[in-house]
Parts: sequence; C-alpha cells; structure tokens
Amino acid sequence: MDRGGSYFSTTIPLSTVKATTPGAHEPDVPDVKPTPLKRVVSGAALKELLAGGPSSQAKTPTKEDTEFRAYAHSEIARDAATIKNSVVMHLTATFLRTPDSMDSGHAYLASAFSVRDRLLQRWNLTNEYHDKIGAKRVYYMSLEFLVGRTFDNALLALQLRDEYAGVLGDVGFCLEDIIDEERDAALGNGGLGRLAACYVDSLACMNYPGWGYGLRYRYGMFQQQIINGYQVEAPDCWLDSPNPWEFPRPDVTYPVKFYGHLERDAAVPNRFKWVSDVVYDAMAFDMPVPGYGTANVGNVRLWSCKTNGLFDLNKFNAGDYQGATGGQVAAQMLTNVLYPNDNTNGGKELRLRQEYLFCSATLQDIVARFKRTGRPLADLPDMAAIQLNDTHPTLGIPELMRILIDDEGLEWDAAWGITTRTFAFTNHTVLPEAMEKWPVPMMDRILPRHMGIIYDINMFFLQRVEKQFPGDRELLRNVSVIEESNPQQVRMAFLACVGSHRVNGVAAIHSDIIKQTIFHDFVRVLGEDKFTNKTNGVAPRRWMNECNPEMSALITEVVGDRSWVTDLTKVRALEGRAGDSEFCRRWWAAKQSNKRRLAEYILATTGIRVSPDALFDVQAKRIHEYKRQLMNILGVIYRYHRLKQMSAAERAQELPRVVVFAGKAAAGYWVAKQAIKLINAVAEVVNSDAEIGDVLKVVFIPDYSVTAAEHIVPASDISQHISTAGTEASGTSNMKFVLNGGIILGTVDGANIEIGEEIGDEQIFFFGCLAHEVADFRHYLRFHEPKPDAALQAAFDMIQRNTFGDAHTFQPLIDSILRGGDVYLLSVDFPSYIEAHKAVEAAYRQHDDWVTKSILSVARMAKFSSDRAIQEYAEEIWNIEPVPVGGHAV
Ligand code: NBG
Repeated sequence: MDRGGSYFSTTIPLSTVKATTPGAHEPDVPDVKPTPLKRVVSGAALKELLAGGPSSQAKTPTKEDTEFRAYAHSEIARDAATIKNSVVMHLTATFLRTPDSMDSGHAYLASAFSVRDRLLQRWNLTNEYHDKIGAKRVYYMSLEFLVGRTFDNALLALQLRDEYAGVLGDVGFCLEDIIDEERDAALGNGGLGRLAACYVDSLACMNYPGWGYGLRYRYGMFQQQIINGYQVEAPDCWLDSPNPWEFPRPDVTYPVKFYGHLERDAAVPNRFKWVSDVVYDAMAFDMPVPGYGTANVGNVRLWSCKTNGLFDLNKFNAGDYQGATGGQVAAQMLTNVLYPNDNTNGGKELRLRQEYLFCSATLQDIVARFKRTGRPLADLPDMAAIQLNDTHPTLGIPELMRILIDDEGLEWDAAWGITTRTFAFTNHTVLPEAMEKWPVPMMDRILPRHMGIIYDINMFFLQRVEKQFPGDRELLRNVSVIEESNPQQVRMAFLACVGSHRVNGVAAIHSDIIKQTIFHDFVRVLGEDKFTNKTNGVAPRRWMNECNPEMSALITEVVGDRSWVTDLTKVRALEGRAGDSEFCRRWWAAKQSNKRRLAEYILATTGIRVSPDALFDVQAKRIHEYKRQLMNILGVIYRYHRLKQMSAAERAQELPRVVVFAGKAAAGYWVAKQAIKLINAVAEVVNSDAEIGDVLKVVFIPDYSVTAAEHIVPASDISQHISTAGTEASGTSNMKFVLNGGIILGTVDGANIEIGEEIGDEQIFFFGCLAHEVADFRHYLRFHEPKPDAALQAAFDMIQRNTFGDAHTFQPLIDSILRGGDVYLLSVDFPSYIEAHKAVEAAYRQHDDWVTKSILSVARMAKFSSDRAIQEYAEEIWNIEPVPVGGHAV
C-alpha cells in the first residue's frame, strides 16, 4: 500500500480548537532597576548548603532555599564602572587588545564575553539548584536549533541594554553597530529549528528545568548568494571567529560506537555485548539560554565529534601522513555540516551516523546525570522527560533500551516500561518525501545492536496487535516498524510512535490529519488518547520585544508595564485602543518606520530602491513547491501584465506594491531553485521598467536568516502563507507576522486556521480549496489537463514570449502545472488567489479600518506565544513544574 498517497484521501474537518488562556505563569517584570543585592552566602556556605540542604523531593522553599536564592542575586554588579571593567578585562586578557586598538569587532567580542560571564554564573546556579532539589527536567532533542544572534537577546533578558549602550557609547561605539558584528548561529533549516529555539527560550523564561540537546555543526545553514538570478551556495563558516555563546566541556565527553559485531551474553537473555573498533568521542559544548526577567538560565548542549586519540602515530611514522589523520577526518565529518534539507529526507548514510552520534551521547549524558541522584533506574521517568523533535532523534529509543539492558542489566520489560514512559514524539510533517526511513541492511551494518533491538520492539508490538486484532494481516503490515519493501526499511515515525507515551502534531488541523492518515491504524491499536495536539508558538521576546522596539513601546504604554513580554495575554489591552484615532496614528507611524528600515535593508542587500509608502507584500520562508512561491510570482507576472495594458492615468490609480521574497532552496532541489531564478528574472524586468516605476517592485532578499527575518517581519503589510491546504503542518512565520501587526493572505491550512479563529475573519484573507477537497482535485488532475484561467494563461504567455529571458529556462515550471499533474493545485487556486489580492487592496485603501485590523490582530495573538505551547507540553506531556531560582526580578 502506498501510504504517501493515502495521506490526502480522507476528509479533514477544520479546526475547532477554542482560545486558551495561558496561566499567569510569570510575575510582572517591573521597569524599575533593582538595587544590587548583597551576597549573603559565602562559597563555603553554599557548598555546605548543597551538601546537606533540603531533600531531593522538597519543593517548598526552606530557609536555606531562601539563602540560596539570595545568593543567586549576588551576582556581578550592574553599574557602569563594573561593566566597563569587565569589557576592558576581556579586551585585554581574552583578546590581547588595548582600548586604543579596539575596533567594533573586538568591542563586540569583549562585550559579549562580559555578558557571558553573567550568564554562566546564573547557568551554574540554575543547574545546581535544579539538581539540588531533584527537579524533573525535560530534554528537548532536536537536530536543529536555529538560534540566530544572542547578544541583543541576552542584554534584553538581563535588562542591561541601556547600561551597555552607555558604556560602549562612552568609548565611541554605537550599540546597534556592535550588535551587527555578531554572526547568526544558523544551526537549522527553517520552522522546525526555529521552533526549537523559541521553545528553549520559553523554558528558560518560564523557569522550567529543561535543556535542549543537539549537534554543534562546524558549518551551519549555507549562505545563499544570488548570481545571475540563481541561488549559489557558499559554506557558513560561523565558527571562524570566537563564539562567546558557547562553553566547551572537554570534561563531558562520551564514546560512541559504530559497526562491529555482537556477542551474546549466555547468562542473561536479550543481553548482548557490542564489540567494535570504531569509537568516536562526542564532546559537549553548552550554550546558555538567557531567561528574560528571571535568574534562570537555560541550556542547549551541543555535541561535537572529537578527534582526540584518532591520530595514528604508527602510520605517521611509516610516512603515511594522510592515513595518519584519516580517523580524525572521518570523525569530524559527523558534525561538520548541517544537512540543508527542509521537509525532505535524503536517506544518506552519513546522516544516519550523525543521528546516532547525537542520540547516543545525549542518552548517555541523561542517564549519567540521573544516576548521580542515586535513585533506582525505574525512577528515570520521574526525573526526565525526553521530547523527540520529529523523527531525527528517534534512535534515542533503542539507545536507551541498549543502555538499560546491556550496560545496566535490566530485563526487557522493565527497560521498555522506563523507555516508553520517558519519551514523547512530535510529528512536524505529512509530506511523504520527508518521512524518514532507513534501509535495514544499512542500519544492520552501522548499528547492529540497535537493529536487533528494533526487531524485538517490533515483534513484541506486533504480537500485541495480533492478540488485539487476530488474523488482521493487513493491519500487521500497515503498523509494522519494518516496511516489507526491497530492501526492507525501518519506518522511523512508527518506531517513535511505538516507543513514546504521547504523539503530537503542531496545529489542530495537522494533528487531525496525522490521526487520519499516517497514524490512522495506530489510533485503532494504541487508542486515541495517545495522540494529541500542541499548536506551535513563537517567543514574544525575539519576535516583538527585540525585533520591533517601536510597537513594543506602544504595547508597554497600553499595558502599563513590560509584563506582556512574558505574559502575552496582556496584549489584549490593545483592543481598547483600536478605535482611538490618535493611538492608530502612532501605531501606523511605528509600522511606517519599520517599513523604512526594511527599505534601507533592501537597498543595502540588493541595491533596489523601494518606497516605504507602497503596500509591503512579503513571502519569506523556505522555497518549496508546497509553499507555492511559484503561484506568488505568477500572480506578480499577471499584475505586471495588467499594468502594461493600462494607460498612464489608469496606472496612477493603482495601489503601489512592493513584493518581497526571501528564502533558501535545498541545494539539490532543482525546481525550487528554478523558481528563485524566475523571481529574480521578473524582478530585473519589472524594476527597470520606467513605465511601471513605484507601482510595482519585486525584490528577492538574499540569504534569509533569523536576523534577516528580524528586519523583514515587523515591516509587512501583508504576508503570504499560501501552501496547498493540508500540506503545511503549522507554520510559525504566520504567527510572527501577525504578532507584528501584519495581515495574512493565506490558505485554510496549518496554524492560519487557528490564527483566523483567534483574531476574527475580518482580520485575515483566506482563499483556495480546503484540505478535504485536495484529494479529489489531485485525482482529477491526474487524468485531465488543467485548465488555467485567463489570468494564469496571461502569466504563462508573458513568460513564453521571453519577457523574462529565455522561456526555455522556465518551461519546466510551467510544465509542472500543465503536464506534471499540478500536484500543488496552482491552477485550481489561482482564480481565488487573484480575487483575494483584490480584496486586500480594497481593504488597504480603507486606511483607518486597516490600522484597526492591525491593532486587533496583535491584541488577539496571545495563544501563539511559545509560552502557552510550552506550558501545555509541560502540564500535559512532560509533567514538569516551574522551579525559579532566586526569584525573578534581576
Ligand atoms: C515544519 C513544518 C512547519 C512547522 C514546523 C515546526 C519540518 C519537518 N516541519 O509547518 O513544515 O511550522 O515544522 O513545527 O520541518
């Protein structure tokens, strides 16, 4: 059975999730500067306290606890002189510079290292405290953390931005320029990795004991250059200069085995010894995660494959210099590069080894930390919850089984009980091409012990299914972790589902779809309760407070303080001002100023001059067929066609528009890269057409990144989220754009639906077919030629007349619609897409109403805070509680 094809063959009811009101998890963060607290516990006293303090179960603060908290406050003083001293100290002692020879690069590094000192101090206290009271922790395992920059975020979290601006100003530097010296940590592709970054931010801000675990890639997401209109990839050597935001931990290093053979332990059934010569070292680097308005600092522990011990002196002495370093090179390869794929699964052997290195080091570390508590292994699920961010970390399940059985000597059933109570799994996609599967022979060769464990997991599971549904062989085949293809494949999503106690999707519609498609049979076997929804969210710290200072100031004014930064329900207060014309004027002024900033950024990055008075229409996300950038640019071409047919007087009546694209295509994704070429070809022609002028401008901003998004997101009037219904699991940029007062033009898909429910139909422009109609349309288009409407045909004609260069270059894009079955239904949705654009224009011309829409949207976005999402995970899946260290206001 072709499971991929069946994903879309069921009827999907639209979301009916109601608004949730996040609890008041975070106390108000006062604007006033706290007076420096005195250190009340000496280092020795602290040691004593740690040795004999409250029992590991105690949660009510004791006197010692209180002292401990006071100690947490006794940190490095916050006055200008101390800050200056610490910056100068790092400048001279860490970077061998003097204040006279300081350039902005070193000003950044010295300042960043001085901020890091504060974070590391809090990091230590947080972890000591959480260990001390025996807090249960969540471990968020993700192969991607798309963090972006940290400096500004840390300054805001520590509430030291003004102080650093002052100190740097005194020595002739502007803080904004210094902030620009930082390179993004681009350890992720797109939404999945950025979600992980928002989630660790929320964990820290909400005082939840929790760590992220991932890999420290030497090369992050490639840098995108646009040459002759084409995407060209260059390596992202982000670690070439010192990285202040990580702390190397050579003391935290684990051996990780590959290949080899198994030796059965005759005495204990199910127990094996895995013998192998290929052993690499995974070494930890800790990235502190600043918590806004709290003393808690979170952590992301990233593994780097270490090369020590792999230098072969014998080969070197024999003159084989390459051979001598061969082991080192092979080890480094494992954490050299982030796989730059988004929603695809290359199935490469190196990727499997990368995943295993990650899982093995992480599970060894978690078990070692647990064992330090002295509690029996059966208690592991009471102390640790592990969340699998998609299937990439699924090998953690057999790895924990291996550790418990082979290293710790547990029986299978006991180990399985512990494992399934510890793990939970988030699915992020329904796209068949993204479903991870590994050929059994490959897995068997690289990880022989894990292949055996997976076979056993599957056998026990299928025995249970057989008992429950006797004789239903099709069901057995459908739910088997091993796909009976040639060669057989391990289905990682099924393994994750069987080995976890909860499975969740990332938006209401998505969670419904997975229950009806990929996990349909599992719902029958394992029960509906195992499957749940956790709609994504975004961090208001970065995606409003940091990236949009002017609107943030207005929100603070209306709310009365900055408490909304950690409690987004407070932005509701804006509703009361949506009809206040003076407030609307100021709101619009903030939007205009963001648009001016983006116009400058566009000029700097592309050389194109755009008018901030035009409507800014943005689509910024990974370039993928299902996201339909092609539909957007065909719409632009149609607009251009119409403009060309108008008289000058008619054109003067048109609403000026700047269409902004940004995003990267996977290096091997040819069709997506052709779409980039088409966008740039159209931009070149349209932007230099004197007749058109400012009425239409088309811009492709190169090298989309978190930092680029921080410029782009606050400046949109509308943003496009136009995936074929049922294909975008959630989307998170849709949330960011609306939170920043932009309006969505989108399909009835992913989180667009819930955003619409929250902010109201008047605030969102929906178009296109519904998810439950997609299968029928696809079926029809497999057997009938698509019928482009006049508008789409006009766009095709313009391309085919060589308006944008040689038409042959773009014919495959047109063919994907006319001859390739139009899988993403562009021809079906195009007419309603054009109508939706008209509706947007009409609404934008009603200026006052438009501004009201913008304010009301922001006012109603509380649900889409990552704090709400994390609180749901914490309460409903992880069973963890906030454990604040030393109060909150520092
Ligand atoms: C992506 C989805 C998005 C979703 C993010 C975060 C993958 C595999 N999935 O719709 O495409 O917002 O995950 O959940 O990258």
